[in-house]
Amino acid sequence: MSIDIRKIRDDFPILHQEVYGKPYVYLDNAATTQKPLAVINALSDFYRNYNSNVHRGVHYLSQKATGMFEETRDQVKELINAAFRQEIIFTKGTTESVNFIAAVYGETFISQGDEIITTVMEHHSNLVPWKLMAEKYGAKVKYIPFNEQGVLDIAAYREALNDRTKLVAIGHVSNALGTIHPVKEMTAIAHEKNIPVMIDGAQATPHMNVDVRELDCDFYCFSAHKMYGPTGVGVLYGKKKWLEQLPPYQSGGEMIDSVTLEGVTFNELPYKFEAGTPNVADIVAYGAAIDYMQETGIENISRHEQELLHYTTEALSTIDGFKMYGEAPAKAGVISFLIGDIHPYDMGMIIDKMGIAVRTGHHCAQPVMEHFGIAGTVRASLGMYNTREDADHLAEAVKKAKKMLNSTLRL
Ligand code: C6P
Repeated sequence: MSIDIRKIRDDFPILHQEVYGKPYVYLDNAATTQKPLAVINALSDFYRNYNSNVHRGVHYLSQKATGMFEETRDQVKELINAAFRQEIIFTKGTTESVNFIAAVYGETFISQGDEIITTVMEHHSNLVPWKLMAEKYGAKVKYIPFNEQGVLDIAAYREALNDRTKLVAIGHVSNALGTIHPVKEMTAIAHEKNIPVMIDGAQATPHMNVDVRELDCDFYCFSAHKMYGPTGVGVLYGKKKWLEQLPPYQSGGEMIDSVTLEGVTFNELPYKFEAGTPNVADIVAYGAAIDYMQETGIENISRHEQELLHYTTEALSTIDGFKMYGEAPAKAGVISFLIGDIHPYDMGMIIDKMGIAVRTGHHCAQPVMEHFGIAGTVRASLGMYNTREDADHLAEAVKKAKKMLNSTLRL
């Protein structure tokens, strides 16, 4: 089954505006996706009709809000095929989910001389927390390199694992290059040595079916706002056996079972890890985003984006001086590129005036840029509502910008 792109585009009001008098072409989906009416309406409906705190009130609306909030947890559990709803913890985003693990896993399991394995291709959110955690406990972070295509060196990964390795923290899909890493195979390799694996799935869950039981990963992190849902909501999936061993990340209301002045006992999973009033309305609206993705069909979204990835890459390849960064055989809808020696900011700013939204710079993945010896790239990233016309507009705008910039440089 293919997706009905016209219907999908009708569901996203923001796509129908003009910017600088030009039709809006949104190609910055890896930064955040736009929201369908179903999500916008769910958010407004919650505040109009159900707003209440959760898990705290016997009154009607509190019960109702709690039910809606917990329903999203069940949806997330089904979405990623977790074994138990207690394994789904709401955070404010991938960044918080990774920091959470770095804090509580570090405190519990990391000491002087231990090693954490990550890769050179990580987003800063899956790199800086490990660096800081390692510094705090006298541990060391090892970085798996990648080749010119943007493919991780699995032999180096195998070699890096040893008796001192306490955790592997890898991305599922690179935000800078689009590479889809073989995380299932990498998890199995780590598990041969009983090393747990945390996966940063921020760029995977918007584009493909993710099955945490099939991957057999120990932790998996992602953000709602990259999945057509609201900002300020993230998920930390953790295998129950780990979550039971870890201490709370934050303390306060909701995460306790009982408090006396002498001592505190903690609430059961997942509430032990959800201190304070959660982002109830956005979590409820995230449920609408999951419904929307599932009704469209995640496989249909993948197929559509893959087809568009090839089309867009070909359209850009016809431009003189086009160089793409990230040519892995398995890629999600990200095209990172430069045109000759044109600075990515100059390109981004000029095509913005033509109505095209892309991201420029290092994409919070500076070691990736360092690997290639560049300051940054122009990045076009695809979502379910993008079309071949969007790709044509992009290629046309890049050609025009190149012409303008080259003639300015010659002056
Ligand atoms: N990448 C991008 O333009 P948050 O901001 O917490 O929702 O997600 C952080 C994050 C973690 N891992 C990966 C692989 C990511 O791509 C991101 C966010 C955006 O590429 C914004 S910097």
